[in-house]
Amino acid sequence: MSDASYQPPKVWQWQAGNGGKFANINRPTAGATHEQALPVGKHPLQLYSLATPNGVKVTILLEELLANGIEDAEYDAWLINILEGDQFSSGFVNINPNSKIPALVDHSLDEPLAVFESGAILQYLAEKFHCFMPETLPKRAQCLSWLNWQMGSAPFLGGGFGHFYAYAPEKYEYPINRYTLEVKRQLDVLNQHLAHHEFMIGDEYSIADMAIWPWYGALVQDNLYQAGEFLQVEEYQHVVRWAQKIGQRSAVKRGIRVNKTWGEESEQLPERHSSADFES
Ligand SMILES: N[C@@H](CCC(=O)N[C@@H](CS)C(=O)NCC(=O)O)C(=O)O
Repeated sequence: MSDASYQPPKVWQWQAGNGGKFANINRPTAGATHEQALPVGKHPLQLYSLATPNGVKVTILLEELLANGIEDAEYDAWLINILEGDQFSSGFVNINPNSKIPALVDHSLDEPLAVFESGAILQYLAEKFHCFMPETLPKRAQCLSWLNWQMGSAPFLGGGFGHFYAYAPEKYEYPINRYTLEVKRQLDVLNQHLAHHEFMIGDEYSIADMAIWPWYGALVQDNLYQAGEFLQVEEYQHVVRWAQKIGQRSAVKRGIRVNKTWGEESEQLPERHSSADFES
């Protein structure tokens, strides 16, 4: 595998089990692997997710909306265990043909509406409830710029740096160097911006912060890939200040527990069906 003389063959062949930590679930085809309907709870919003950085973006927003008194944002959050292949059930593939969490179904419309891609879900909910995304065109454009910056950048952090630094079965210098360079550049983009802005779009906390915080906020607080020292994250002091401030919000503290099945037992909440679940 680490053969420096490797030459790609004319036609790539899939070798099952060559995906490192995710070997059991990675395959080169799309679609359902088994028949299984999704559960549906009593609230209009049904979320199917897991407490990864992409998952908690949505639960943070839902908890923030509820904290703002928007009762129609009540939701059921069902666990999709991606290491067990739940994302390939027929029910999940029906609402997200890309088989990745998070996915949301809104049952409050005439026809149930499925929304997938975390950025699209954040924008949908912010627009639906007129909250956490500015309504004026210039500010709204800034918010969507940073939201989409996150959607475009995080695969370099997760799929690139995180995969090769933390998950790959062997450590390879070339990809680790390649992605470390890019992740440190991204952190510097954020650091320079946050040196002059309280939140991503100024003094207004928005879905741009909720999208970026679970990835880059976790990274600078050494909660992602145990890479804090390697990346010298304390150098990005404005990102650290911003990350700490957002991490103190009670809605954020609730949001990161939803669909969590690892870590301290008191932090886990595999399913969420009401705000009372946080007390149990
Ligand atoms: N661009 C997507 C990425 C979602 C994503 O990568 N989800 C991961 C967990 S963080 C997943 O479901 N992986 C399962 C798989 O790859 O089979 C989004 O932001 O919603």
